[in-house]
Amino acid sequence: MTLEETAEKIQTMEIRGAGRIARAAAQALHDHSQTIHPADLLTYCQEMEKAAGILVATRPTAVSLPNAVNLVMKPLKKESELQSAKKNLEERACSFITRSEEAVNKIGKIGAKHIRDGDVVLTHCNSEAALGCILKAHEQGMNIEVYATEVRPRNQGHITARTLSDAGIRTNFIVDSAARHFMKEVDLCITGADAITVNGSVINKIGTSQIALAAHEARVSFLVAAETYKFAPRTIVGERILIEERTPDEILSKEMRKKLPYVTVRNPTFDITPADYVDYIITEAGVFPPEMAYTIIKEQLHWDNDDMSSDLP
Ligand code: RUB
Repeated sequence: MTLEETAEKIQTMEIRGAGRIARAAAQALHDHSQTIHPADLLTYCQEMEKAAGILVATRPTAVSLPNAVNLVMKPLKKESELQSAKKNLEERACSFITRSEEAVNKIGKIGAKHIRDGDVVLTHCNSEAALGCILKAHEQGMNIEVYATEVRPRNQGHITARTLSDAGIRTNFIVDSAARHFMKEVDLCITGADAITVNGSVINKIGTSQIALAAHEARVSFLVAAETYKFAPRTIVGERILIEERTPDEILSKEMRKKLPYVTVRNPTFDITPADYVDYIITEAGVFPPEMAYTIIKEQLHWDNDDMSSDLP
């Protein structure tokens, strides 16, 4: 697959979910580096920077994407020779993919410890990290039942329901707006994350914050399963996470909209759940309260302020 093809698949959501997007971007950079034959290091760097820019521009919210691209690209600035620059970049891309897969695995094992035999778990959207916890608990012989939301407008809940059903897990498939109605039957909620800010707010699929609010009201635990590269370093220097708003076509057809001249369709893809409604964040490095986001960014992503201030105007 060419880099442009990967970019298009991310944009059209054929490749979706923050972890998968990050791995696809790393793979695309790796493959692109192998495909091009630049005359010198400078041309290589320019070509790779251009490729990185195309990938990062595909979807604005999941911080796993710029984090993955940054991990692969940043050390390129220190290289002095073309062949080793190429080799090192390709190795970093492969090692990101491996570490990402291992992280999801580890999160599953850690998260399963928060699920008890007989628990009813609610999940929203289709998160491999969140599902990893549920699948692991089931694999360990726990008798669990799941509420999975539909996830309008793109129906990612269908994928979740399929995965759970294939694993033989009893699943209730509900429309998004039924989450509060069923909350009294739920023991804990687990979702994934597209980004986590320095103040511990969790950005995830639209509707997550309503579910967290309903869980809070019902005293039901709300857990987030997320690899450390879902934390957003640049929120330390005040950068905000842009909430993607996708085409109205996903909600109402053009034809339908023509008949409703006073109606504007709004289609935000993600929302923000404040840290107050999140009990724990399960990462590959352990389980943390959302208040520890700053420490995770500093210690796990090895990010330092000089790094960031150098990019500031
Ligand atoms: C996917 C979504 C997922 C997170 C985490 O949104 O909100 O909950 O990306 O997923 P979309 P994962 O379908 O719009 O990409 O744990 O798989 O990274």
